[in-house]
Amino acid sequence: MGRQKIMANETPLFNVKVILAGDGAVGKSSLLRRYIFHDFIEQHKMTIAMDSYSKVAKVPGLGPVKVHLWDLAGQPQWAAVREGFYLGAHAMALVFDVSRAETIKGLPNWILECRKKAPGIPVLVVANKIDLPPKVPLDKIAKWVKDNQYELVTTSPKTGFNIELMFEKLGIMGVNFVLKRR
Ligand SMILES: Nc1nc2c(ncn2[C@@H]2O[C@H](COP(=O)(O)OP(=O)(O)O)[C@@H](O)[C@H]2O)c(=O)[nH]1
Ligand SMILES: [Mg+2]
Repeated sequence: MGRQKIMANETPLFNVKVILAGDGAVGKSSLLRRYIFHDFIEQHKMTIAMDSYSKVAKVPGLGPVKVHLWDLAGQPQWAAVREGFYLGAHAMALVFDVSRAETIKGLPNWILECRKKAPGIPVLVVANKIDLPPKVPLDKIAKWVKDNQYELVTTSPKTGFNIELMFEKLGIMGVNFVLKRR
């Protein structure tokens, strides 16, 4: 009986699908790797099309939420395959690299690409590699995020900074999106 009760309590009430998007080498796979495997590797290996992982996350106030994380390949040559991956998604992490200014240019296009297949999906903008000296106008980005009702988090999978917070936010945003559409 006791055992059954524990298992029942741990059954996730929600399943959410989360997309990790952003240009190549901004750190999408590293964010996932830090969250799932608690480690970090310096060497960059391009993601082939997509990788996916799931994790039961404890979201405060909601209990266990099963988060299905889809790590997309950001390079332009994967654009056609990416389209199908957005279908049925509940939240989007849009990652850029604070040490490479060119990675902020494409942010609006990433949102357009994703929202074509997942209309109205909530967006968490992720300012990654915050352990490095920033070369982007973070105040302007914060204003753009606020004006568009996105959310923002600064992270570093290298140091582990804000990794749990990032995925917790995505869980909450995903659940809210599921509830809104019920
Ligand atoms: N200094 C630093 N390097 C990072 C960080 N996150 C990722 N990297 C490095 O950036 C490169 C690209 O990372 P990767 O996760 O493969 O990027 P992806 O193409 O967006 O999946 C790798 O060499 C990582 O080691 C970070 O927070 N700080
Ligand atoms: Mg990758």
